[in-house]
Amino acid sequence: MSEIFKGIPKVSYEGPESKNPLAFKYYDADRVILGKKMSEHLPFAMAWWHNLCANGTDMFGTGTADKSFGSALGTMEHAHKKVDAGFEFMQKLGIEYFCFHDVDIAPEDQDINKWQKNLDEISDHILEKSKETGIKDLWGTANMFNNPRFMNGAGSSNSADVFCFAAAQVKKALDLTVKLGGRGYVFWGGREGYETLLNTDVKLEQENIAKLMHMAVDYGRSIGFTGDFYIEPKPKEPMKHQYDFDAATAIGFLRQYGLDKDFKLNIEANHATLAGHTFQHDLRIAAINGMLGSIDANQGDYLLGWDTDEFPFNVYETTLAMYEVLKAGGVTGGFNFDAKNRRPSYTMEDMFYGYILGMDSFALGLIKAAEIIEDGRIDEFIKERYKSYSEGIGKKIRDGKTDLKELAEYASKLGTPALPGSGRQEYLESVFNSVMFK
Ligand code: XUL
Ligand code: CO
Repeated sequence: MSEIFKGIPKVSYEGPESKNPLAFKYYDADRVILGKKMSEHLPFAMAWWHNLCANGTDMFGTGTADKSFGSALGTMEHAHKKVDAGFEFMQKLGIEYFCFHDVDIAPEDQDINKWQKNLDEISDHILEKSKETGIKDLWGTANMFNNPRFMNGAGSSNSADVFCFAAAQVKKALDLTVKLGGRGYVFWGGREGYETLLNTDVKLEQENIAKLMHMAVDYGRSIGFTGDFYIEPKPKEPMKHQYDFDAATAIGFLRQYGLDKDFKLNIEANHATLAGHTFQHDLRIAAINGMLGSIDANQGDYLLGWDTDEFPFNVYETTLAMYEVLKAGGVTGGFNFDAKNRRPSYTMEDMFYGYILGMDSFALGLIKAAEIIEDGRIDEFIKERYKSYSEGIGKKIRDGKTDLKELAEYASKLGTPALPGSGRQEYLESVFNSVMFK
């Protein structure tokens, strides 16, 4: 098989002093951080859709990048070429996982039966490559937002026939995920939301989404899928209001419909910021609820109100994210680069630069987050800040051994309570900086 990314060597670690654009400056797969190899902390994945399919098309212009890999777009020959390109790309970067939607790997056909045959053929090829290289699926999903039939959503569609098409796609995408050894299965809401309440039965729509998810769990378990299902929260876009607004909303939904044993969350940085949160916030909410499953590693632009899916560059953000991940004991999924090159970065080298930037930004975030934990001043401060709950009346509150009457008597004896102690935010931010730039 001939090389597709000609002239691009295997990318290796050369250290921060290196000026080689095709080398890692921080990602050193075998380096041990807090007892685990970097590659174990950071199971990186390639997003099939952005990397092998997206060509820079936006609302104002056609593609700038050539992703034909020498074949006619939309053909099965092209789909096979993408498999070869993807595996060569991942091998050159030392990436061990990929994520895919059904539509990314084989061209969609109006006849669902024909499409499913295409998917079987391509997934055979992917499986062969996977066996040859050891590169596996991180998660699979069904694209239930692109085809016009899903204009009102999939599980949330007003049409039962559309719901059945969605069910057929989920069933097939689960078959493919199991076939390719996937660790997880994602439901990103796509168009599960609404434009106006004037035409929407929110209760029926949410109940139907839950029904589709329950059927997915039942089917998945029946074919031997032992991984986690994930909801990937996002507040808006493409719909004005999406049901899986943020981590807290998605967790409430999963609990409401009894799906919380089988589902965790796939937290995407740019989606958290669109919801008006930090990436760190949604990771924390997922983690404290035992639902931190996987991560879509990207970043948004704070000046723009939409999903820009940029490669992670902001090391403060990756450090704060890795701090959450380390505190949570890691992720069960991985770090999928749901990110794309900017439209004017259209060459094949740019595809590599994007991943090198993303992998290095997370590696540096991991190094710095571990240093912050080892430094200990921030953890110590937090412990001290809540000290009043480790003894006396505070302990009784924590242990559930008191009531309003006793607390009211306690308060009346105190008279005027002391202020709760300085939050010391500026001091802590200085500590953070001193670790970041030491
Ligand atoms: C869209 C998005 C998706 C999901 C998978 O914003 O993030 O690509 O990750 O459907
Ligand atoms: Co995503």
